[in-house]
Amino acid sequence: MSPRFVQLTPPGRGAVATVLVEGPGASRVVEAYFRTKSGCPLSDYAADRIVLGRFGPTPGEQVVVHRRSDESVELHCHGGRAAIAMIENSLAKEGCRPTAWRNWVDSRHDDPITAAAHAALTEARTERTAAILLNQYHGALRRAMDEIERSIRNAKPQEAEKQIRELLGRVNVGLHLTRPWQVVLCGRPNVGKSSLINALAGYQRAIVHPTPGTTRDVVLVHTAVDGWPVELSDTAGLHAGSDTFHRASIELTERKLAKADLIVLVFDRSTLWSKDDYALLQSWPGAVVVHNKSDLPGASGAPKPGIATSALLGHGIEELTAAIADGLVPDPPPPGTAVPFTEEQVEWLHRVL
Ligand SMILES: Nc1nc2c(ncn2[C@@H]2O[C@H](COP(=O)(O)OP(=O)(O)O)[C@@H](O)[C@H]2O)c(=O)[nH]1
Ligand SMILES: [Mg+2]
Repeated sequence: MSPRFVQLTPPGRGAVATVLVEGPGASRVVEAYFRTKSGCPLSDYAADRIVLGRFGPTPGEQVVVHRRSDESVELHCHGGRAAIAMIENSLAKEGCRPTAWRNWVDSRHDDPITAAAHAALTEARTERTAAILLNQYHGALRRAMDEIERSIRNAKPQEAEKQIRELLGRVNVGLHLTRPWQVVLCGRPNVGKSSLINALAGYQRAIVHPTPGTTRDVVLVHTAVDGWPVELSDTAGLHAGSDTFHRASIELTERKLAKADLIVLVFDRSTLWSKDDYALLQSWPGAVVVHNKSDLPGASGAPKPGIATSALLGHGIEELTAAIADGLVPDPPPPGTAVPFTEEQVEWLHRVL
């Protein structure tokens, strides 16, 4: 069988790309195009030596070769598409088979769960999510699935059901390990939504403007809240009962709010409440409520429940962060527990249930 090659680094431009050539005769195939800097043939070098040289027709691409064994050779080249394409075309001419990265991952693991965890790990954005995926990579979910099968074989359907429901209870976390939660800040223009997004993300990103209604187009900010990957965005309030907003923009807001994993309703503590504000509060009872501009004197009226913040001074941001994290993941999985993390796994659990 001819060797295969696979690009181990993500597609697209990067500083350095790595192409792995694997299988019987891998080293020989690479030698056909690779000239070491020293002039000695690659096979003269001991395995695991790092060798600098050029690959392909003169002058050739500068590459660093890591021959792990005769059957496994890594080529580290410049990350531009042309460099990678030249190397891959040369390998293909020598009869090497191109292999998609995901297929390569799948072929390396006997257990599809391990393979899926391997692939998912490359998409984890935080240490917290990576740690959970790493537990699944090391067998947490496989052991839980095996236990379910054992319960069924031993004619203990109630036990199996309990085990399945426990796993399904962690699906919310599991499916977000590679896909960030959507958190939408909603409120009237000028209440400080963009300022709060900046304060939550810890850097200036959203456009903050002293003129009401500046944020029309949505700015997405990627950040982590308590180790959970989150996409923050904002939207204007609904202004129920008013016709100052076009129908279309109201629909857009409604769609956005309905899709959100968590809504943060933002009010300006220094201005009087309107009936729109009360309507908003009633429409989204599960939302986290924030009274911003706590550094300014409060408007008259009874204090309302919620978190007081000052995006300007950074007050209350920690409390808000904690409330968002708690709203998204009220019951974080303890370390080492099994967590289903792909749609296929969830489907399997539902089917068995
Ligand atoms: N005093 C004070 N001003 C704030 C606070 N948060 C935002 N602002 C100001 O309010 C104005 C509107 O803020 P912005 O974040 O653009 O509001 P948005 O329209 O809801 O996105 C800007 O001039 C901000 O500097 C706050 O906590 N305290
Ligand atoms: Mg704004």
